Amino acid sequence: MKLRCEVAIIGAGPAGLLLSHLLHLRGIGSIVLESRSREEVERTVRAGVLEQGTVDLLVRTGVGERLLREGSVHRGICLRFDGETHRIDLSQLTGGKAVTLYPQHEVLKDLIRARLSMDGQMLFGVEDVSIGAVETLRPRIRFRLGGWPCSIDCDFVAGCDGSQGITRGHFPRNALSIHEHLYPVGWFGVLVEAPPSSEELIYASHERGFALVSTRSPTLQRLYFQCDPNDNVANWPDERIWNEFRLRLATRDGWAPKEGPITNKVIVGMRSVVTEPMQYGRLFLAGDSGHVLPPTGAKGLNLAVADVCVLADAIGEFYNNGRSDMLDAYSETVLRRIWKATRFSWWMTSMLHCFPGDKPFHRRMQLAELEYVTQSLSASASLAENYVGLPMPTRRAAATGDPGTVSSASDEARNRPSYGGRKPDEPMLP
Ligand code: FAS
Ligand code: PHB
Repeated sequence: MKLRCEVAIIGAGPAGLLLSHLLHLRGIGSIVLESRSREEVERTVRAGVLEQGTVDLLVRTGVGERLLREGSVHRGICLRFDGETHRIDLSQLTGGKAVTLYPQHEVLKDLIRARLSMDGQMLFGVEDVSIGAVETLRPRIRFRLGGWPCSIDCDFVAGCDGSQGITRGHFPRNALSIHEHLYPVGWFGVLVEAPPSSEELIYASHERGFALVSTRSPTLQRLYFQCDPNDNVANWPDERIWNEFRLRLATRDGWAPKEGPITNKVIVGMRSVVTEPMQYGRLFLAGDSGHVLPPTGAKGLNLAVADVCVLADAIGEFYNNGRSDMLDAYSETVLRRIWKATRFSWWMTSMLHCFPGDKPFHRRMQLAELEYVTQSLSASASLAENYVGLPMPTRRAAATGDPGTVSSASDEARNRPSYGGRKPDEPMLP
């Protein structure tokens, strides 16, 4: 089967599906190739925290109706240490911004439903994907579907295949720098059938290690505690898990988590990885294929969204206004925001986790930092500003490479382009 399209997208995670959606809104065709089945993609338990900018984008582009109905808006988070809980008022510190708790796989379901309703092309269960001729104006993707050899001739390739994907491997070795920092700790994540233990997320720093109380719905909770990354879930019967949460989350006034059946256990490693550059010829990386962050800052999904926002804009300007300057500046533009999110996630991880070999001095430093962050207006405002999400790069920043002033919704509205004769579909472009 020989196919042709403007943009071939590898990977049906948040990056790939949202890019296909945003391109469609600009009248640009794409084909999404995914190695797993639709069912597998739609039941992947991953992220849960959506930044303000991510929510605004999904709502403005017509895929946010269920998110608004079923997601829960959190206007604050709590930091817990020394048996005390300290609330960071995100909305008060950021002029009204907030985060929304809505599971990543529900976002994927909404995007897949939207693509199908707009006749989007998504091929699930593909195998042996390979990329060729990205240095030319006509890259070719080869893959197998149902055992049949297939190919796509396209103008651009978007590598949205995550941290274990193949696209990054198609950059010449000498054209790539990979900045990696491994953390000697992991996260033990559980899904629990129980009511929420708290109205807002609790990030706890304790001598026994970090713990996090998050949520998925009024009946399903998501909790994490810091563990040895090489440990095995089989070593952790439910009672041992609950005992660890009770100890690490304990407060002077006897707070305790609401317990229930644990339905899912997973151990994830922690690392920060940034790939430079994020483009080579007509091949562009977006999302975890170009960067991986420890989940402490809840940035992974949101950074994938910011990447494809810039990429869709740049590809839109190429087709709609014959401009390639924004494509040429793609890597530089997204890397500016990626490094800031990488710094924030590294800082949150360093402040909240205990690391092997830490001396009592380190613990004192962490406690002093936590006290400073929770008592200083400017320090808590800095945390809040990063947590709700730094502004998306403006079109001017993407065009000129000069970050200049940060964007605001009105900026983006004012900068919204006319379409050069292509009839865009409703709803509005981001
Ligand atoms: P993804 O990995 O989501 O998607 C890539 C897709 O490409 C996958 O469907 C894969 O099957 C497919 N693929 C791979 N190789 C392929 C090939 N050769 N051919 C075709 N398809 C291929 N982020 C947050 O913002 N907030 C959080 O709360 C948060 N919590 C997290 C908790 C955990 C336990 C983990 C592991 C991550 C968490 N993250 C969080 C980060 C996470 O959400 C990622 O950043 C996000 O999934 C990145 O999206 P994509 O870049 O689209 O990659
Ligand atoms: C989650 O709900 O999965 C979650 C929340 C906050 C984080 C990381 C993960 O920082």
